[in-house]
Amino acid sequence: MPKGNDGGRKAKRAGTRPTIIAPRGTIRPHKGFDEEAALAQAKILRTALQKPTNTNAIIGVLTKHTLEERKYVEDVYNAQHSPPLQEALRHEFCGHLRETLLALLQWPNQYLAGWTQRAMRGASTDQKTLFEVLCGREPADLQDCGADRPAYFAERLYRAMRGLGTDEGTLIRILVTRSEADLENIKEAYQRRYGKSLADAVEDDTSGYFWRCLKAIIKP
Ligand SMILES: [Ca+2]
Repeated sequence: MPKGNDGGRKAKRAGTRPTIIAPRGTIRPHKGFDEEAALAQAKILRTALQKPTNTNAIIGVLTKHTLEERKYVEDVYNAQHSPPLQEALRHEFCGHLRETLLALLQWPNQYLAGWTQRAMRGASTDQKTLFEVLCGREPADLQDCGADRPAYFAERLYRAMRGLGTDEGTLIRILVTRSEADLENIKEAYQRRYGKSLADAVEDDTSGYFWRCLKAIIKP
């Protein structure tokens, strides 16, 4: 194809559509993440889950690898050890840290289906959560969320933290499910709109290993 044609099309496109910034996540795939690599990470988890528990090492393995890599590590771990990884984590940790570590090991469809059910239970359906889960699904749903999806998620995060208290569930859900998709863009949108970095905002609202785990996902 002649180069001139391509350039012409691009110019025409730029004139008719808003500029689309490439979505970027904070968690990126490792090149050639093979069985050997998965075994090495599973070994780190196994050692870290023995007494004394090395929480930082566990957070490291689960936040430095993509979901596909994490599931590979989990498979390798479960083939060698009992109880299975998720059960071991559930036993070892509690509260919001446990919720985050387990969320990092769920396939999105399953994980978000769980949230959909939670949002529909109870006296009043949580429309905002339902809408957010829908928005996060596929690019085809983007028009329903307005053109600026990172700004939308930045606002959801802001609202989850503003005032007294924190909606930790929303914080965990958005940070975990956007980490490979567009969390870098959400961080930029947050800084632009609220004049504060997302990492600083999350630090003000969380503490301990829960904060360390979220910080490792945000990668400030
Ligand atoms: Ca708050």
